[in-house]
Amino acid sequence: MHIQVGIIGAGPAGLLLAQMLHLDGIDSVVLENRSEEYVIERVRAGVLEQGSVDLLKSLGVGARLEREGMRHEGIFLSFPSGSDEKTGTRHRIDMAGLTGGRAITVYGQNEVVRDLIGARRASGRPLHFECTDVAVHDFDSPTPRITYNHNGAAQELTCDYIAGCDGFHGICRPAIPEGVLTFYDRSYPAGWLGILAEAAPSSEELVYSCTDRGFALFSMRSPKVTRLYLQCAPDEDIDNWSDDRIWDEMLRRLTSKDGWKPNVGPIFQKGVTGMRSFVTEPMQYARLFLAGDAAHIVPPTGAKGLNLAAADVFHLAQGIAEFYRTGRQGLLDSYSETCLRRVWRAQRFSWWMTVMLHKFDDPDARTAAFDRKRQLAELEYLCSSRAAMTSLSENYVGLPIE
Ligand code: RFL
Ligand code: PHB
Repeated sequence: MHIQVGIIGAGPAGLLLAQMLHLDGIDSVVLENRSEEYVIERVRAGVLEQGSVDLLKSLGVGARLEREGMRHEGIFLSFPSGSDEKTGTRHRIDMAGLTGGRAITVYGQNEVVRDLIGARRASGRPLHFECTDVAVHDFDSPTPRITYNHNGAAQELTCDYIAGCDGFHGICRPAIPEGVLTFYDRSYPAGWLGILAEAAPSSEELVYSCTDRGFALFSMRSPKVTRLYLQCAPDEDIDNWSDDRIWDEMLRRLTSKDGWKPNVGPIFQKGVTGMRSFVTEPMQYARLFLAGDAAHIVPPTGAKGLNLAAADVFHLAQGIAEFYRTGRQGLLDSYSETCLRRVWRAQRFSWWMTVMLHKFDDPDARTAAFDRKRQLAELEYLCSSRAAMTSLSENYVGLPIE
């Protein structure tokens, strides 16, 4: 069997690409190794940039997002005013006011995925879950091949292009011959312990809190569900965190001087994720193209991962469409270069947000004390300078997709 584009992975990158190709009349198959339920239930990102929202709407998958997504025109940064103070003061950054009306939308990644799976089903084109032993071959020849098992039967198909949208732990990136790719990466001595709680959000906007006990973040998923994160050790054992301990620590890190704090409620989901920065250069090899987390990872502090995935596949779909329309491969040839410009800007922003807001104690006590003072000075400067707040806002709401 031959299909124009083989897409590995049914995360946001793979499903979005499939929808864009479908609208351009291009055939694709999406192969996913997990179950549909797992892919939909997996709790991850929540922040969509303006450009991602516009993109989803233009692809005909924005109706529920428009109804249920929560548009946020600002965020709060919370930090103590002096290093002897323990309680933070909240400072609002008026992102819309500083960027000519641009904003973010809070809408769970799993809802985006649910909507995209719905659109794929409606298109009648193939999307297969629970594929095992997915492998990509011959992508440096004119007819790349994909082999996999599905419903107990071995399958093989040839295609014109393969899109590796299979996340950081996928099989596409490792399939590229050694020496072709250069990897840039950086780890952070921290993880995030994230929870979902049945509690009405007590603030209409997100609160990023830098405290002497570590970072915490207040976010939300709906008018009834609060999403919270705590900085923890990268290898933190979630079993050491009872619900009472989580709430105690959240309240310590998030309660601000004006008395604001998150509402407490039953916790119905919790997990720990690591933090890293990672970039693959280039993001393509012959007829295999990497997109989303398969090509790059950002620490979650800048809320960029899902948005970068969307920008990547936007460029990839344009390149593929150009090829089928005109026979030219110019956009595909420059795919990597085009994406990497945005990727490195998002890497810079995510790294900056991460080191500005987390507590990474230097082993030398004097250096650690210096760093803490410097960190608070940076936050104070940021929240008092229109230029600095504008820079944060521009990056947070997202640079325009080229
Ligand atoms: P995904 O979502 O990992 O999807 C890849 C898919 O490929 C499948 N797969 C395979 N399929 C077939 N064969 C194989 N061998 C396969 N191996 C893997 C996987 O099962 C999966 O379904 O990658 P994609 O599509 O590139 O999307 C990237 C985003 O998911 C990711 O960047 C974001 O979740 C990151 N992220 C955030 N991004 C934002 O833009 N805003 C946020 O607010 C935000 N918050 C977050 C986040 C990520 C987090 N975690 C859990 C890492 C908060 C957290 C806590
Ligand atoms: C989320 O709501 O999950 C979220 C929000 C902001 C971030 C990361 C995650 O920076």
